[in-house]
Amino acid sequence: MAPPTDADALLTAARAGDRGTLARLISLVERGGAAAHEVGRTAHLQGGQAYTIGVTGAPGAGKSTLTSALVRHLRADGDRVAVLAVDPSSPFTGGAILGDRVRMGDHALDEGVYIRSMATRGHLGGLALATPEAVRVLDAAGFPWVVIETVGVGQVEVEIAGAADTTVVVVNPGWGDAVQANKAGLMEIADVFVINKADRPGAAETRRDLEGMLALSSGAGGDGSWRPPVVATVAVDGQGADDLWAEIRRHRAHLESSGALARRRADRLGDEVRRILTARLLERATAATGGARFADLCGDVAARRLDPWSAADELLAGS
Ligand SMILES: Nc1nc2c(ncn2[C@@H]2O[C@H](COP(=O)(O)OP(=O)(O)OP(=O)(O)O)[C@@H](O)[C@H]2O)c(=O)[nH]1
Ligand SMILES: [Mg+2]
Repeated sequence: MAPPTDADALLTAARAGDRGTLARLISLVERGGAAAHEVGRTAHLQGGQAYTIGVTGAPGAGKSTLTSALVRHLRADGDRVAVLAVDPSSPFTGGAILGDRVRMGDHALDEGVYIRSMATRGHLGGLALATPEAVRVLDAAGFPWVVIETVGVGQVEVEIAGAADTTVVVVNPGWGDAVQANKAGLMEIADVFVINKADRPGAAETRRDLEGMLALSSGAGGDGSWRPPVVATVAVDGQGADDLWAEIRRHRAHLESSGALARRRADRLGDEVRRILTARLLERATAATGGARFADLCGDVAARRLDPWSAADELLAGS
């Protein structure tokens, strides 16, 4: 057996409930670089048990309030849960994160709940690379459930939410909200829809819009075997949270019994390897020949002295 590494010792401490160490591990993977890779390597081999739930939707849709209600259900079942609030806009702590702390405040003293905000902070691959690494750490630290909250604007955030085992898309009543969600690409990633703030007028119309759009699409997963349900909630007073929880569990059971869960996870890991490989190749091709060589060749391509394929071949050959 390989001798224990630093990452090993840190993950063992995190698994034993040391929150300071857990926070440190996530900061490490957020920063990227060699230490982050070491943690990722060790955590990957120890994990594979956590079930991830993505919660996404427009700013202010009620994602954090709803997440807090979900956490309450999980805790009632006795399960430990981690929440990652992904905030792409804030370099460190913005108002939104502060808001999340307050809204999830009911769980602040609960040892079985771990809440963490993620920001870009200049990580090389940004949130797209840092978030799966943080999930990996939480998985290895023994959390059976990880909820990932992202604002559903921008390709990266939609991608992050869509990479969960079950993705919950939150919309609000009101003209055009469902149409906006569709435009943002949320329709394809939704496994469960929530119409939150159902105490406001227009919930029935929004449901009709969503169901109309769903009838036209094949739904997440694309094989047509799962039709995303639409749940109405009033997150502020917990109304509908049981229905949402029941649908998430039903979706999980569907993925497990059909074999789709293992397939989805394998596909996701394949994508990750591809992303890393692409980044590495680009790094190597540009580093070995120097940034100037890259710029020169691009100049030749722009001047039509060279075609893009040959330029790429030359860079790879020199790497
Ligand atoms: N009327 C009503 N208000 C709600 C409901 N759910 C949440 N809110 C309110 O909507 C506001 C936004 O809620 P959050 O849970 O912070 O929403 P969010 O989607 O996490 O917001 P960001 O993370 O900032 O994008 C808060 O003032 C909540 O109290 C609801 O069901 N009904
Ligand atoms: Mg929030």
